[in-house]
This record gives sequence, structure tokens and C-alpha cells, in this order.
Amino acid sequence: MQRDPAYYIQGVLDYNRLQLSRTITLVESTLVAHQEIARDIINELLPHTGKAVRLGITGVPGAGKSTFIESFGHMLAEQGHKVAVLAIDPSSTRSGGSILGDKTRMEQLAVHPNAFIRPSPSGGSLGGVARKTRESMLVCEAAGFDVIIVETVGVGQSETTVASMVDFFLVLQISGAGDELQGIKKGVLEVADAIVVNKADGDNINRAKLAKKQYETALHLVKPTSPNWMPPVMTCSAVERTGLQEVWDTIINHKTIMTRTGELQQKRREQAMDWMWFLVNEGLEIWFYQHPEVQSQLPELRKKVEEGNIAPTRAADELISILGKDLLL
Ligand SMILES: Nc1nc2c(ncn2[C@@H]2O[C@H](COP(=O)(O)OP(=O)(O)O)[C@@H](O)[C@H]2O)c(=O)[nH]1
Ligand SMILES: [Mg+2]
Repeated sequence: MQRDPAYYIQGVLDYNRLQLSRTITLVESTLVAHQEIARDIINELLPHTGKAVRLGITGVPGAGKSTFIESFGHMLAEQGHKVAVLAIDPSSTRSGGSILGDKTRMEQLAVHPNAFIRPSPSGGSLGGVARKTRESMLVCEAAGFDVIIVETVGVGQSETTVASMVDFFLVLQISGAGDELQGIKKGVLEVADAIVVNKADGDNINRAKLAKKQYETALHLVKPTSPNWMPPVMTCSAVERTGLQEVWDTIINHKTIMTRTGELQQKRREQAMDWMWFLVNEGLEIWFYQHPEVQSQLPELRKKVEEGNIAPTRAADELISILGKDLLL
């Protein structure tokens, strides 16, 4: 394996797809040696990032995310855009990951010279998976992809995690019988920049229109993502490929407004800050739990707390002060 960061950096900047893939493999690696090289690479690539439209997409399984990304991504690729598709799925493994499993279905997009599809990194916590995806996103931007699509399934906090790394967060919905809003979490409405009701085709068109009205009403009850943006509700058919251009026009309109008002730059600054603090907190946690003295004292202290022989505040103090001792050395 190449250990010189320059090899990867040059490869990415040259849009060499093999080297791009290898760089992302490094980024995803859990080996400390790989992570060190990856950090150097990301840092060098940073000045070449930031120009893409960062788009997050969520929706319940079956909503049509994969089909939508295939159709939407293909439309954009045909228009000359370079489209990278990444996924955040903490439940995925290499063999059964969401996008990988779908890769056969993203047939057209997967082979398009303007597209790049990467399944969710396997294993680890949501935070760990999210970090790798965030870094892969920067690598793809440096390679010249101008549209980055981050897909997630609605597991746990994954929607808000994706929303915190993109410019535009799109929630894909389908109309069902009866209570349309049942399947949508309030927290998701709060971060949605648009809701797209998919499968507006065939017999389903009227139901989709009805669902659209209901989501519009629901969205009026939550605080918009920005004072300058009222999240619209649209309909589309990923299969018949209708309504897709309207979705893209909306995303571009949003970008224009957010750039003009300075909100896009502000949002990205805040996202970078949040990311830094996330990494600091994560680092502190690892430091703490791996500390030999913490590990040796923890069982005894835990027992004492459980038995009521020591106040939890006191026990916490003692544990934290172990780290303090390191700093005094
Ligand atoms: N009628 C119709 N079916 C669709 C549409 N989009 C997706 N589907 C179907 O819905 C099912 C789930 O789609 P998929 O893309 O795998 O959903 P995902 O789980 O969100 O990725 C598949 O059988 C698709 O063919 C659409 O626009 N119209
Ligand atoms: Mg899918």
C-alpha cells in the first residue's frame, strides 16, 4: 500500500477514480496508521473543497430513495454534473449495506462516467460512520464532484446527523392509506428543507396530491429551517422520472437564496465547529475509557454507587480527576 499522502492527493485532484476509491478506503479504515495518512490527505485537500451542492436524502425503507437517487442522479449526470452518492447506514455491513445491496438497482448511475457510488462504511457507531462519510464527502468534492448526495435510512439519530453535514435536506415520503403523517418524526420535519412525495404515478397521483396538502399543513406548524426559506412540498415519480427537474430547481433556488443572505456560509461554518467539538468529545471519551487507572477503579466505584456507599457526584469526581493527574505530570 502507498503510504505517501501525495500519491492520494494527486490522484484525487486528477479525478483518478481508482485513487479516489483508495483514498476513501483509507478514510474509512480503523487502523491508526491509515487514519494518520487520511488526516494529512484531508487537510491538504481542504482548500479544494466546498464547491459542491451537498444534498441529504432520507425516507423510510421502501419510500423509493434508491430509485430516486438513480433517476435524479442520472438526470444530473446527463446534464454534465458530477454526482457522488454516499450513504450513512450504521446498521449496514459490507455485504448487506443499503447502497451496496441497491447498487444493482442503480444500474444506470453506477456505470455513468459522471457518477460515483459508495456504500455506507461498515460497522461502528453512528458517529463513527458519520465521520467517515463527512470526510469522504470532502474527498469527493476535491475530486471535482459538484453534487454530493448523502443517503440515510431513518435509523435513530441518523437524519439529524446527515442534516448536520449537508446544505439541503430532502425528505422523501410516500402517500399511504389513511393517516399520512404517521410515518414522519417531528424532528425530521424540523430539519427538512423540502418534502418530496414520491410515487406520484398511476392510480396514486391523487393520493400523492392529498399527501402533499397534508404535509404542507404539517410544515406550517414547525419552525422553518431559515427565516428566508419555507420548505416546499413537491410530488415526483422516481420510476416515471417526473417532477425531478423541479426538485433540482428548488435545490438551486435554495442555494441562491442562502448564498445571497450569507446563511450558507454561516451554516457551513457552524457545521465545521460542531464537527470539531464532536471529535473533541469523542476523543475525550476514548481517552477516559481507555485510561488504565479508570479501568481499574471503575468496577469498585460502580459497585459502591450501586450499593449507595458513595454519592454519584463524588464517584464521578474521582473518575474525572484521574485524567487530571495525567495533566499534572
Ligand atoms: N410506482 C412507483 N414505485 C416506485 C417509485 N419509486 C420507487 N418505487 C418502488 O418502490 C420500491 C422501493 O423502492 P426503493 O428505491 O428500493 O426504496 P428505498 O428503500 O427507499 O431505497 C421498489 O419496488 C421501487 O420499484 C415510483 O416513483 N413509483
Ligand atoms: Mg434503498
